[in-house]
Amino acid sequence: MSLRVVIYKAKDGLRRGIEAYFYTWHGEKPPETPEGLRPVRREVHEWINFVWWDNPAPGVPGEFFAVLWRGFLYVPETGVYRLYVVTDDGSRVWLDDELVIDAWRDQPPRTYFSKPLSLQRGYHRLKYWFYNRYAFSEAILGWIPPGDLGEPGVIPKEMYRYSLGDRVDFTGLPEEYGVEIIDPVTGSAKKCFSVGAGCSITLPYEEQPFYGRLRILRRTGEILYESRENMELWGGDEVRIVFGELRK
Ligand SMILES: [Ca+2]
Repeated sequence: MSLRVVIYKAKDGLRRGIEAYFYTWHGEKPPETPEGLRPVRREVHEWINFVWWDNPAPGVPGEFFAVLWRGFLYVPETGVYRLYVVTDDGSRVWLDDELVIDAWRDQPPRTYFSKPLSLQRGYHRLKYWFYNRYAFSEAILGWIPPGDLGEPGVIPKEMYRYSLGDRVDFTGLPEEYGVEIIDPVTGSAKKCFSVGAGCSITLPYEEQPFYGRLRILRRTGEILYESRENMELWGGDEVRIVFGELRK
């Protein structure tokens, strides 16, 4: 007898759009980062293409507010891109944790370009931190795609994704079984053992998407199964594991 394992996503944590967290601030200097601040509102936006004459969202004043957009940018083709913002007042944009646009000052609508960025096809972590002081505000994120991919312009809606959380749930796991995920690039591994019908592995935004191997093991460390292909995991995924026995 050998173990037959079927693994599939019962729930996909990856969704269309980008998360927007709204903040308020006071004083002379706008907050350099959202760390330590509590958002007053969360929304999911289709894209980043906003002109606000007054308040940007219900319950958020039109002056002295800030927005963190957080999600993933889908790059359809490997190549050299430039990002740009049109911003009033300040903007900072990070792609894969690298600050690519820094336009952090009070200003009427102005356009700022990133340096040329060599990007692989696929998903890239995107964070856009924006503040406004006095009313009228504008925040637009655009790009200049490579070659014949299209015209420079606002990044289209279909390129944005966000994930539903910061953990992956594995279900269908018997009590003494565990799951381990291994990043083939860094070699780092994380695991959890079932307490009932499953277990969860924490996957913070900064570690998404995860591409790697999945192992099923016993508490003793015995490996029962290892995936041949890399799996793509997102926060909010539910991965269901179905066991069967093949008689030979
Ligand atoms: Ca303004």
